[in-house]
Amino acid sequence: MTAGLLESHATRSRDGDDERSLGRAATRVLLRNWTGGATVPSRSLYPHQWSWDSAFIAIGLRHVSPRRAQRELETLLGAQWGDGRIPHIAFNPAVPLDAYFPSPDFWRSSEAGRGAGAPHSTETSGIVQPPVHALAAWLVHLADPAESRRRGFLPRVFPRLAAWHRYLTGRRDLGGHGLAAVVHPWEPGLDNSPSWDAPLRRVEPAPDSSFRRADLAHSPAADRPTDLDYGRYVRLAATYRDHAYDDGRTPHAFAVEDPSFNALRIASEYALARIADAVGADPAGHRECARVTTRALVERLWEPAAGIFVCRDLRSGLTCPDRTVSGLVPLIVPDLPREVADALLATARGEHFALGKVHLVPSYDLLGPEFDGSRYWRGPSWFNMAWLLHGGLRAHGEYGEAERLRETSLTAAHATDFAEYVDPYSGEGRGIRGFSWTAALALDLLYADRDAHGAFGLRNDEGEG
Ligand code: 9WN
Repeated sequence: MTAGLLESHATRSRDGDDERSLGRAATRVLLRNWTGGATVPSRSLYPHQWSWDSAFIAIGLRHVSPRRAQRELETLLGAQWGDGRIPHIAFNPAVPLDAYFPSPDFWRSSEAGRGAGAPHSTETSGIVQPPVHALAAWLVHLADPAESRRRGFLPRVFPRLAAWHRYLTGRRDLGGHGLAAVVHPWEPGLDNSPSWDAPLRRVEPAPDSSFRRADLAHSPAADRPTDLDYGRYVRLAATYRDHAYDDGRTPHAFAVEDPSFNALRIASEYALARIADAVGADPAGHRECARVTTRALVERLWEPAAGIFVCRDLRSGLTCPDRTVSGLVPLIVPDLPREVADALLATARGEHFALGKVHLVPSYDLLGPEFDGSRYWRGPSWFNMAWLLHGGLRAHGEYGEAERLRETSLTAAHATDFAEYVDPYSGEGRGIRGFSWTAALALDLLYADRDAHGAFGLRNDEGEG
């Protein structure tokens, strides 16, 4: 079924004209979605600033305007809470309330989050997203170190990024084993992943009549989460809000240790060490934290029999049996034990993810009972996951496979007009078009220095990068 599917794309190399036209098209998406201080993921479906989107966007934007990329991250950090959390959405007050749900009047951050230090001047959500930011800040700095130094970029963002990581290592270590927990399916960014089905089952959905979805006005219902999913998302967010977004007090019905969230935290912790070095602070604590978290990741979430990392549900104490792309993301972790990395590579290439045989990397097991090639994080391939896997393959010296993934990602991004996600079998675009991180990461795949050693310029050594 899948073998040979990609041959026509993967073996055709891109010529200079193709690259220029793709680069121009991707840049146009980012320019259209720029709102003056930051970039929206999409003008229609997501008209505010999203946390991990902005990190991915900055990584691409640095090739077009390093200064704008710095600004993207600085704007997001301007919405940071006193307790260190970076909210998953910073709302644009000029956008009508009914343009996106849940809107600021649902989260009521400045009032309900006062005790946790929510900003007075910006309305935000109260949950978080994966910590890609320190990694993004480091890559943005590397794009133009002279301009970065002139603007004092790293010294300004370093304390905020360090506070963000302290929030995750402290208040979010709900299991007490050194991993950060996510308390809402939107937090790991893989919203309706089959991994959340079991933990979500114990959440009483909010009644349909208590909220109005805005997403279905922009995207086909078959590509989106169901109403039942939404009822549960609403219930969890409302409970957190009604406990003042206080992690100590909230009876989190959903509390999960997720592999990609923690792998990104580790990569960002190494980036923080680089940034600390560059600003004259002590990097040792950040490196040590990255090492300790790597050990916890392997001890808590590695499933040797399945050859993949899995989630752990902190309420039941059990790991979740599903194979999802989240479990492959730890390939980006610089000092993963060799046997774990080898098994992970074999899983990526095997029948469950069919790396090199389908389009990009499916978000969920191709053979899993819940696989659906159209529906959001239950099968479709996403460009940020492919970008991370591309980095992970390079980190492990798999340059040929990385190059093929790069090629198919670029082809799919261009052919689908920068779709939000694609069907892994047909390669057809799904969700909305003109999606910012698809465009940004295409720019990065086009222009990043591919001679740099390893992934993301983070080497597994103690030196300066
Ligand atoms: C909820 C913005 C975000 C991404 C997430 C993606 C989707 C939001 C939604 O869009 O989630 O945060 O409304 O579905 O799942 O990863 O950050 O692009």
